[in-house]
Amino acid sequence: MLSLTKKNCHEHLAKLGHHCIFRCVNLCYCFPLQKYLRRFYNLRAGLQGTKTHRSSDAMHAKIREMQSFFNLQVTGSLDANTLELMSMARCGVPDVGEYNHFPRHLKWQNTNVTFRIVNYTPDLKKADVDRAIHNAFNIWADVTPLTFKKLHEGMADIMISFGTKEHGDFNPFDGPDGLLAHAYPPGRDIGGDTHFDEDEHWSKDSDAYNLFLVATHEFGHALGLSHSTDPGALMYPVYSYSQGYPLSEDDITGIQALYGPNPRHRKVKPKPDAPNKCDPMLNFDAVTELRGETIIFKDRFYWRLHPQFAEPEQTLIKSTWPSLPNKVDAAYEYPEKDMVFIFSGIRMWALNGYNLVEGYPKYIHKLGLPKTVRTVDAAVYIPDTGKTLLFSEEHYWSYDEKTNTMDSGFPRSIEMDFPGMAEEVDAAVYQYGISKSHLHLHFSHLADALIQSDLQ
Ligand SMILES: [Ca+2]
Ligand SMILES: [Ca+2]
Ligand SMILES: [Ca+2]
Ligand SMILES: [Zn+2]
Ligand SMILES: [Zn+2]
Repeated sequence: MLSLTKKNCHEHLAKLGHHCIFRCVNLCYCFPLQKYLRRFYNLRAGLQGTKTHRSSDAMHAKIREMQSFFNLQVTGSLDANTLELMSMARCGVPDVGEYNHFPRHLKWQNTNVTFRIVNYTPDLKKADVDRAIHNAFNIWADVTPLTFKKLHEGMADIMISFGTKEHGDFNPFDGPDGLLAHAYPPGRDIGGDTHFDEDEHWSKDSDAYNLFLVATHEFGHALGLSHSTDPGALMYPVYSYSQGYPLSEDDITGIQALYGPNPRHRKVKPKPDAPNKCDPMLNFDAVTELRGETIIFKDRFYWRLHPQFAEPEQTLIKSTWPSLPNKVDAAYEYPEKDMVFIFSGIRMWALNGYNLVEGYPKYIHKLGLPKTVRTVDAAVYIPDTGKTLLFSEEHYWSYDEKTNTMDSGFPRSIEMDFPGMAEEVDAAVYQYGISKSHLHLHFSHLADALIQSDLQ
């Protein structure tokens, strides 16, 4: 029985009822399960091998703790989902337990934190490792007052190294997969130090394990963050590859609770002067659909309107997208590519879902707009024609999304083609079927004008 493979064991477990599950665990999963719970859930040592009620209760309790952390059905027994989760590649820092409870406010006292790359992985070029580490620190520097300085010798706050198995801190790695890396909370000596398992293959893309993503997560620990239960958060303990901006609101809230926002950016805390969403005279900076929701930008804020939400959610632009400017001029969704384009001044950004797409910002003139255009006031994609209309001052242009070119015959006069819209266009949407909120009232006139006009 000791040689049961994982698949066999799954099948074997499935045949057993709850009563027998620990028998099976003892036979084939005892070590990995206890090890997992000890490592990540502070299951006390000494239970291994004993079969008393107390140890079994403690084990059930820890399984429940783990299931609740990962938002699985809390059964206290090893079901298939729980086993599956245990087998996923993850961070070596515990999820809960005294070991993990970084004392409150454990953080760097100085905002100028130093780091040193002690050795390099042979998996990547040295320059790629440097870039991944540099970019990972920048992610945190962007949303905090922290700055990171690289040292080439001596002792830095955050000593970064690659190692295998036992690598000098009695916190061994485990060969390929499983544990990927770990980091220590801020403090002297080993505090802040970050170790990567060299038995992994490190990559700069989606192959194997992406060093930038794992490093950004680990530096979160090195700055004082613990694990998040939010699967969308970078500080979720399980590895998953994603492109674009890695932090979620949860991560930003966490790090800013420790260090505050980035003073180099303009105000990022909501203030009492937040625009009143019920003000009928409120005009918007930009409106777009995003995967079935309506996103409305106004000043430093945006709202999400979803048919299922009773109340629109108001959020700071910077807390979701720190690298976006505080003022958005225009936005539109191109659903065929699942992209949302956001304009501010002469630059544009792209989102895929809530993630920023790499390769942006780009200059709006890349679309074919003349250099004299300094802002796009509004943008709307018309699904029927496959064209995006870009409004700027008294004119508008038509951009063909299929050929990625500007249509000839433009610009045309807004006043001529959209009678009744004499003033500059603030925002434009094509679909606006949200009746729950006052928010759409103002721009619905604009949308009506667009839809009813004979642009086809
Ligand atoms: Ca250190
Ligand atoms: Ca490993
Ligand atoms: Ca390696
Ligand atoms: Zn972690
Ligand atoms: Zn280590």
